[in-house]
Amino acid sequence: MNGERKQLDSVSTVEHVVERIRTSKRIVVITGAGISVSCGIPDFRSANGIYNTVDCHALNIPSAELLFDLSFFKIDPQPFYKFSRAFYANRALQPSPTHLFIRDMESRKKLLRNYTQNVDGIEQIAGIRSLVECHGNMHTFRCAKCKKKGDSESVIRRLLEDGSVPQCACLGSLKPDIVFFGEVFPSSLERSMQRDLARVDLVLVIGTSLRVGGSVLEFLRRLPDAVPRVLINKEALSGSSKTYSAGFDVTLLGPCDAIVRILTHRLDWPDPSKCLDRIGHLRALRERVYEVCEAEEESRVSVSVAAPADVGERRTRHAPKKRRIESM
Ligand code: CNA
Repeated sequence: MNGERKQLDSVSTVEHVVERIRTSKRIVVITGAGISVSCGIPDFRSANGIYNTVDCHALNIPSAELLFDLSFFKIDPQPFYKFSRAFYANRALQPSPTHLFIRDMESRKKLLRNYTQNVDGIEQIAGIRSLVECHGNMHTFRCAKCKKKGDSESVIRRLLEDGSVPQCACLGSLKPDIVFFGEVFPSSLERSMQRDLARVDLVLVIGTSLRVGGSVLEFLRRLPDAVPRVLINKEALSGSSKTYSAGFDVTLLGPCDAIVRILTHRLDWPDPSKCLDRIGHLRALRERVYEVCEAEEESRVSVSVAAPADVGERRTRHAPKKRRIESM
């Protein structure tokens, strides 16, 4: 992100954000694991996230980060599959209100692209079409050795039956088509970013710590200064990504489903939960989501514009040069 960029005075309040969403026609939404937390999928770095809760001892790994490390997977794919079995066993994945908000933007012809770092495939379930899955998808498989495609249905069935590591005919291990740490991003990502950087008129970044280098950070770094950018996240950016805070014109802090609900209300768009009904999702899920959000709505949503503590760091230029995925 360009640390020397001056924040836009014209985009500094929630009302400005609402107005920009109302008038923009080529919005890029960058999403991360936070938007799937209310779907029951933990993120990486929150207190309840994978890195803090995984039982490394039971999986026989020295650290949780190694679960998604290519070199480690090539040596021993068993921990990855042991860990991800629960994900594959969940056949009832449903979009969150935030996924549905993005889909609603698309149906209103406002969405240029959703760049997601998520690998759960829920954007596709929600019906978002202008989608780039920057880190791939858990639902298709390829041999880590000969690269031949595996048959997803039988791989998942066998994995659930006996927990064994799926193998290719060449005896290599099948690996889901997600970009592990140490892997290179697909070249189609760069082509898409180049096209979109020349057209985008608003950027919404939702539910990400911005700590995974490469793909979406690269997009933000190359974004023209005039394009407004808004961060919606449960917590303020911290650690190595704290310096990016001042790069956003507006930051909305709180659970993204609650914030999206406020935005849609002010936009006079239907509540995203109504979209859940429209595509036949569970009423129970909707109630669970909003029970949490309603309680937190007023107290947790705050707007931070150029917090003084961040301003000093605004000059720091962060330019991740590597095209490999890396954890920071
Ligand atoms: P991360 O580093 O775990 O950060 C998640 C961010 O989301 C944190 O800043 C949280 O504060 C925030 N957050 C958590 N809950 C909410 C909420 N309800 N509303 C708003 N914000 C919330 O994950 P990133 O996405 O930044 O990192 C990218 C990694 C995570 C990619 O490589 C993914 O493949 C990987 N990942 C994906 C999934 C998934 O597909 N659902 C799950 C876990 C990890």
